Amino acid sequence: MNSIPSKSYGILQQFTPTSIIDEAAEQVANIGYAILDAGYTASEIQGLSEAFDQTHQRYIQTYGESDLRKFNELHTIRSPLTQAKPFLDLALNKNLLSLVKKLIPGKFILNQQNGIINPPQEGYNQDAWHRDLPYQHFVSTKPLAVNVVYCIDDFTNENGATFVLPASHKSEAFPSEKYISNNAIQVEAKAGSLIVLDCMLFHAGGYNKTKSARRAVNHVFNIPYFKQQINIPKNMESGDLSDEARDILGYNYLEPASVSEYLSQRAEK
Ligand SMILES: O=C(O)CCC(=O)C(=O)O
Repeated sequence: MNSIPSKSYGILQQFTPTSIIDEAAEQVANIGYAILDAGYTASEIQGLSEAFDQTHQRYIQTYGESDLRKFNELHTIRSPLTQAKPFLDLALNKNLLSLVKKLIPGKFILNQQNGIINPPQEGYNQDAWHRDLPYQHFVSTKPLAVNVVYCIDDFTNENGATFVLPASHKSEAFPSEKYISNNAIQVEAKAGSLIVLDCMLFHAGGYNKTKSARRAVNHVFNIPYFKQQINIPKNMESGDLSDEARDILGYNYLEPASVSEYLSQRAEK
């Protein structure tokens, strides 16, 4: 490529990022995705990798391999943050939250966290094009939901790194096959990175041609009007959580069971 022109004219407004978080937010707003370093040390990255495998083993023992296979759930760990502390810490990672705060104005909650495994040389449940707000065909000026994929392993073209359709969060309809083959790109990233997507961006996991699994932990954060995939407050002790963590995990948005409960909640405000 030739050098990118640095001069411009006729411009009255320009976005001026002052941090890497702002730069990532600018990119998500414009093309729907960005990569951000989670800020972990090598040993923290390794710790999360080990916790992933241990949690997956326990998960299979608890829910049964044959049932998980039957439900097409063998390669997923639902709600790992309610099962192991490192995943709670990951959901509240400082860089991750700083970017989500920039992207979703006002309050947001964690809708779901899932361990995802792209197994070697076979399909899995994320390898089809989708939005993370599935069955939705609207465009919004600000994201209502954001997906943050933490890379446990390096994401490479060979091991099926996520495909995205840049800027597709700005169009209502799923594009044609020809458009997809001309415009889809694969997002390579190092272990320890966060791939952040506007939830309306079309994306899909790629085919893993290698002999090792490609592991990741995805998160969907959204405005508090959408219900959680699995009720997080009902599945974890809230003892040590900060006020901000309780808010993000949904403790302050549980639906009142009755008018009396609604009124008592109002009285506490
Ligand atoms: O495994 C991947 O690369 C894709 C993950 C995905 O599609 C998702 O988290 O919604």
